[in-house]
This record gives sequence, C-alpha cells and structure tokens, in this order.
Amino acid sequence: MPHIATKTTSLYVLLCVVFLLKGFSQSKTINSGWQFSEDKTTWQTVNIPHTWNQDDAFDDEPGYRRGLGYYQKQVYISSEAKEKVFYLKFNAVNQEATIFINGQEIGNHKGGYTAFNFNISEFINYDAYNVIEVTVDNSHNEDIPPLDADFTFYGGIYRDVELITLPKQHFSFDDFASDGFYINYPSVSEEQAQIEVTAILNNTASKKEKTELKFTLFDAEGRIINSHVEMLKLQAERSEEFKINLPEVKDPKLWSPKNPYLYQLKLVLQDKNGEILDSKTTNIGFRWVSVDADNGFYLNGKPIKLIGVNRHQDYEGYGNAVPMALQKKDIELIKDMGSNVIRFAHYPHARELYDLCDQLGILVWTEIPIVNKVTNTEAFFETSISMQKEHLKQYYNFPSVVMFGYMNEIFIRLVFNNKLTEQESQDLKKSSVKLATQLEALTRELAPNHMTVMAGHLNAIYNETGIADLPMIFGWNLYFGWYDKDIPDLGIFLDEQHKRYPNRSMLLSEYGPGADVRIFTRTPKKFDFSTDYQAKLHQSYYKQITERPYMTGMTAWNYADFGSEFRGDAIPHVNQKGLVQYNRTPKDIYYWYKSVLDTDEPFVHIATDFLKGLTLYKDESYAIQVFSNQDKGIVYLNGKKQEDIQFRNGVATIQMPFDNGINQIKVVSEHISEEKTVEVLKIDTLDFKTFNHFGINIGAHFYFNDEERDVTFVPDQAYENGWFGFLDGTPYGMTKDKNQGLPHDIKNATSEPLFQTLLEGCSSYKVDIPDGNYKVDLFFVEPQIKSIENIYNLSNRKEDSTQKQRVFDVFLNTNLIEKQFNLALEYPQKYGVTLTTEVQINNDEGLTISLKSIEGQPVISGILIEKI
Ligand code: GCB
Repeated sequence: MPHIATKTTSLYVLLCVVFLLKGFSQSKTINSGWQFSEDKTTWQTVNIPHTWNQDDAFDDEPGYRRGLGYYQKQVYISSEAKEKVFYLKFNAVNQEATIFINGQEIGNHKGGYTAFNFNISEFINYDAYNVIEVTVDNSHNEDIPPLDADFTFYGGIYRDVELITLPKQHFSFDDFASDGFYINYPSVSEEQAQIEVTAILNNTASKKEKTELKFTLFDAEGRIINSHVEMLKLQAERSEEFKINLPEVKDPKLWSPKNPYLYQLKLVLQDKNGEILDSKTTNIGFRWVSVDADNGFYLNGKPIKLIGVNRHQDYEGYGNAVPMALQKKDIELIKDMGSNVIRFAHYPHARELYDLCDQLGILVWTEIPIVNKVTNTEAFFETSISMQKEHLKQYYNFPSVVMFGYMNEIFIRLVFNNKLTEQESQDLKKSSVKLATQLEALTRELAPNHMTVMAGHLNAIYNETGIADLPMIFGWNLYFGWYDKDIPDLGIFLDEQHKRYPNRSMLLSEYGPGADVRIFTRTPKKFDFSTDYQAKLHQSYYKQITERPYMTGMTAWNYADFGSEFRGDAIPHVNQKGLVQYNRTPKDIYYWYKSVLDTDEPFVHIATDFLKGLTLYKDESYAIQVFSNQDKGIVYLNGKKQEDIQFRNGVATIQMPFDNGINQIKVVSEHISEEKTVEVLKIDTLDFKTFNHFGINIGAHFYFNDEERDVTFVPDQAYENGWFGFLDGTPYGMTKDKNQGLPHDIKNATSEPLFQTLLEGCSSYKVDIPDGNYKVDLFFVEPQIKSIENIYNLSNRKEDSTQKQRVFDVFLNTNLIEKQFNLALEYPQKYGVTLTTEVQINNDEGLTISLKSIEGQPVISGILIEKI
C-alpha cells in the first residue's frame, strides 16, 4: 500500500519541520555512507554497523587485524539551526575512538561497549558540509578492559551513530551519555507503587528560563493513569538535577517474566508558552527483587529460579556489526525457549535488546568487560570506573535489569601464569581486589536498588581473597565434565560451598560443553563435541540446580556459538558451547530447554534434526531422544507402535530399530504430536551394493557428518573378520584419563572432527571389501602441534620435538603409495593431508592399510572408500 507509506512519510516530514521550527529536540542516525580506510590511502564506502574483522577473525592465518581504522562522513548543517545545541553520539565503537570535526580533535573515548557523545556545537560550520572523522583503534591496550578474553575483539563503529539537535533547554546528555533522567521506585507493593524521577536539565542560554516538566504515566493499553507537572526555573548556563516524586499508583500491575506488564512514562519539557522543548519516554515496570542465601532469588516477594542463558553479541558473517533485527530475534528465541534470565556477557549489549527484555519479561544480568586480569595502573582503574559509570547510567532505567556486574574470572590468568614471582602474584591479587572493591562500592552507590554480581572460575582464590564476598550474588562459572572432573561433581562442589559460606547467594553463571551438530555418538564423552554429550551435561546440570533451593539460578554458556579467534573447537575460531549455532539454527538441546522451561503450550521435539547419514550394521538399533513438556506419549516407527514413553526431566530415550532407507518417526501425546524422518543406511556386509561410499572416522567413537564430502564417517572399531577395524594403535586425544586434548585449528580442512581424532601407533588397518576397483582417500595430520599458549585450548600436551619425528611408509595392500611419509617435515603445522589412490582388490584379499614405521609412531585420521 504505497500511498499510505507516502502519507506517513509526509506526515513525519511535516512533524519534523514543525518541531524544528518550534525548537523541539531531534535525533537522527547517521549510519549510511561512511568512508572507511585501514591506511588512509584506499577508501571504501560502508554503512554502520561496521567492523573490519568479520572475515579475518575466521581465516587460516593466526590473529586478526588489531590496529587502526579510519572513518569519515560529511554532514550538511543549515544555519536555520544555528541556535541549537548539537551532539554527536556513538552507541559503541570498539575500542578506542578519537573524533574530529572539520579537522579539529573534539575528544577521545576508551572502551568498546558503552555509548559516548560530544557536544559539537562550537565546531560546526553552518550552511556547509561538516567533516566528521573517527579514528578507531582495537589494538591491545594495557589500560582498557578487556585485556584478554575468550571472544574476538572486532574493531569498528558497530552500533548506531546519532546526530542530535537540541534546543537550549534540554535533558542533559553529559552525564556519561545517559538519557538525562533516572527512574527510582521508592516503594512498590501489590497495593501501591511510587515513582521518583531524577532529571538532569541543561540550560545553555545566557538567561534563566521558566520551564514546565510534565509527566504522564500510561498503562499498557495507552490509557493515562496519572500526570504531574513540575514548574522548574532553569538557571542560565547551568546543568541542574531535580528530584521529583510522581503521584502514587494504586493497585499497580506488577512486572514479571510471566506477565511483563509495562507502563510508559512520558517526560515532556515545555517552555513558559507551553511549547515543547524536549521529550523522553521510558518503560516503567513495577517489581522488586531480593535474595536469600538459603532460598534463592525472589521477584515481587515470590521465589523464582532464574534459568536462562548467557549471550555474546556477534553473529556468523557479521562479527559484532549485527543488524538490529537479527539481534532482536535472539532475544525472542531466548524467550521462546522459556528463559527468564539473560546474562549479557561479558559487556553491555545494544540498549534496544534491554528494551526488548522489558517487553518480553526477561530478567537481566549486565556487566562490563573486566575479564581474566587487571592492569595495576591508574589509567586502567580510571577507565574501568568510568566504564561502569556509563554502564550504570545508560542501563539504569530498564526494569528488566536486576543485576549489575563488573568482573569475570578475574584471577584466571594469574592462576595459570607460572612465570609470576610470589610478590607479583600477591600484588596482582591485591590490585584486583582493590578494583573490585571500588567497583562494588560505585555500583551500590549509583544503583542502590539493584543486585551486584561478579563471576569467578573454579578456584579457591575467589574465597581466599574475599572477592567472592563483595557482590550480593556470586556467580560460579563451572565446567565440571568439561574442563574439570565429571558432571556429578557440580552438586558436590556447590553443597560444599553453601556449607562453608552459608550467607552467600550463588548463581551458576556459566556451564556447558562444546557441541557440533555434525557429531553424534552412542557413547558420549568429555571433549568429543557431540550433541549427545551436550544433552547429557545440560540435562544433568538442570536437575542438579533445580534440586538445590539455595541456588538462585543458572545461565547456560552460551546461547549461541560465538567467535573466539584463537580457539580450536570442532570449528576453528568458534566457541561451540552454544544452544544454537553461530547462524542461530537451534541445536537439539535448545528444544530440550524449551520442553522443561516452557509450560505454556504443549510441546514435543524429536531430537533427530542432525542425525544425518546414520549407518547401522546388521540388526543394530539406535537410541534417540524425544523432548517434551508432557508426561507421556507413544512412539511410532514407520507406522508401527514402538513404545509407550514417559517424559522425565523433559526427556524420553527410545531404542529405534530403524529400517534401511527413510524412516518415519511419530510421537503422539495427549495434546500434541510430531513427525520426523531419518534416513538410515543399514548394511549387512561391506559389499558396496546399496552404497557407494564408506568412510571411517579413525580413532573416534563418534559419527561425523561431513557436509563437504557428503558422507557420514562411522565410528572406529577393533578389527572383526568380514568387517573393518584397526589391528593396533591407540586413539589420540580421546583417552579416558588424560585430558590430552585434540589437535585443533587444522589447516586445509573444513572437516576438523575427521582429522582431530586419530590413531597413533597403528601399523595395520583392515577393511574387508569385495574384489573390485576403488578410490581410497586416507586422511592424516601431525598431532604434536605447537599449541598456542592458551587457557581455553584443550590441548594440554607439551610440545615435544623428539616425538614430532614420525616417518613411515604407507601401503595399500602391497602397493607402496607414500614413501618416508613425514608430516611434520613435508607440510605446514596442523595441516590436514589427504592421500588419494585408486586400488584394485583381487582374490578376496580385502583392503589392508599398512603404516610401516621408520621412525616414531605412525598416525592416521580417517579413510574414505569409493567404489568406481
Ligand atoms: C569461561 C569464560 C568464558 C569462556 C568460557 C569457555 O569461563 O567466562 O568467557 O568463553 O569459559 O567456553 O571456556
């Protein structure tokens, strides 16, 4: 309906003109058509949000460009607006920005996740184009947090830029780029609620001015609940703070995740003639929170177990420069999963998302990025304090925000750094506690009605230093069953902490294993990145936390897979602990959470979304999981009733005797049913009659669905006559007791899980295939890679150059296909190597791969056989 759109536009234009004439405040984004350059010689046109690291943080080269980026834009400003005050606002630039107007430097801002602005009025040329230049720097800077963390520090102007035009009397922009007013609730109950507004008003005129500040409170349906007018005399050339109590609201509707009832408060500043000068609107949510070390979290006087996720802001293909519509979808997906809490980790996210949390009913933990370590300098302390001030003031008014944090795992670098002297280590501890103490005090002072929080990792140092007792809620990031011990150790640890620190409120602020949807297995294990292990860990953790009333809640690490440049999970440069993938396609576990958290609508999910290319031998069956918020159901396979099932903890596990080909699965419960198909290859012998390819993931206990080769590699096994398997060798990187870790970040391969698992010391591998011609791919990688000194990499093996020398001959039956094979010498580090040969099998000899050692122990990662 184009004519309606035109009408709306012309109305909008008209309104703007009227407001401009009348002197109304106006803000517009200036995101389009910036010039960007990395070297000031070649320029390209870009739009904001923008980053220069969305590609290089994911390529094969180690590192990503951390340095300078230059932005330029011209803006025409007419002399009609000469009487106005102009602000230039940046909603986030990572991480240091220096701004110039018409060649003059007007200011600098440190910190990549909060907004800042400058009054640019005196730098403007009227009736002319004004040149805005921004120099952005994302190089490592010892004085700006975060110094180090498990996520990529993409450089650029990645949130909106706004040009704001104001009349001389307006809500201040100068209080750490806040909105110039703060909402407090002196008392809220089911009977009544009070609102107190602190407004900071500026008058830049040279004479004092009589104004009226008018408040109107609307309910969610847009009806006026009450209004109030305050007559204010603004002194000349001053910024003043006014505290105003609004009329009491009787029988307020309370805000909660179940019923996120929002009122709107409109604040209008008028001059003595009643002309509007400036106006703001804010969400009002009546709610109160408290904690109890024995009984957890309370909202509006009732206990509520906080269960939800952590979120990072980046997104596949975009880095941190993510379109707002996509970001908002995240919040909707998180709500839809049944979450009642989000931890915006490890830095403040876009304010639009907090607004959405207000609307959808999600409690928020928000924090600043002081992660892993501090620098003991005045400059670092100053940046941290001012960052927290911006954070508190810019995010203060969202009713969803209940927890303000300021540190994450602040001792992790210290405890992993064995190069520190005792004195250095003591000094670092002291300075970290000192900064935490200052930030805690600041947070309590500026946000007296919020909870304070901090997260630590599994180490006694948080208790010993007393840092864990500073915040009102201490968050433990616990990875039992991943980085540490086993899944059941979670509860044991928490019970012990609760006993030793009975007055401390705790939240499980992070937990979760890495999981890749291409990996599935009957025997899930720590570090295998299987979705099955992910299911196992999350299901158990949920049970362990919900059984413990003293735990305030749990936030899974992480809502989505995210970029971490130095990391080597099953996808390089991506931390894969997400409940949804980097492109936000849900993994099955997302639906499991929905089935335990979302009780509103009947829900069932057959967890076979990624069960692709399952190969089963003879009469083998395969267990699948079904998730539901119902009590029971019936499972059908290919039209036949299979089993009556009961859902416990949201899940039922069923053995499925799949047929060859496409299988129909149907789950029926009283109120809902779901159907899925699974394609299965059932084979009795390796006869290549019903299949053309056969791939084995050597050294692995899991299936790997390799999209690139369009084949699902089967798990490895010991040789069995008439079948396939190894005659000797040990799986590398997957041994039960040693957290040996996997070789990660393999070059020349998109199929990391194929290369990452391997057999070491294998001299003979047999595959009993019939006579005929075949193309055989053998896959290799040298596992003794030099691991980047990094706490997040799973490989704990020390590099040992003597072990690196493995030289072997490779035979397919009696054919020598590679002589003196020396991976370390012939290929770059971590290089995935494929040897392809055609072989003819005769006389029922089958295929034998012989790896004859000349020096050291041979290795092999996989085999793919194709009938030709
Ligand atoms: C943590 C950190 C988080 C990491 C996570 C992990 O404890 O707080 O930033 O990404 O562990 O995946 O290792």
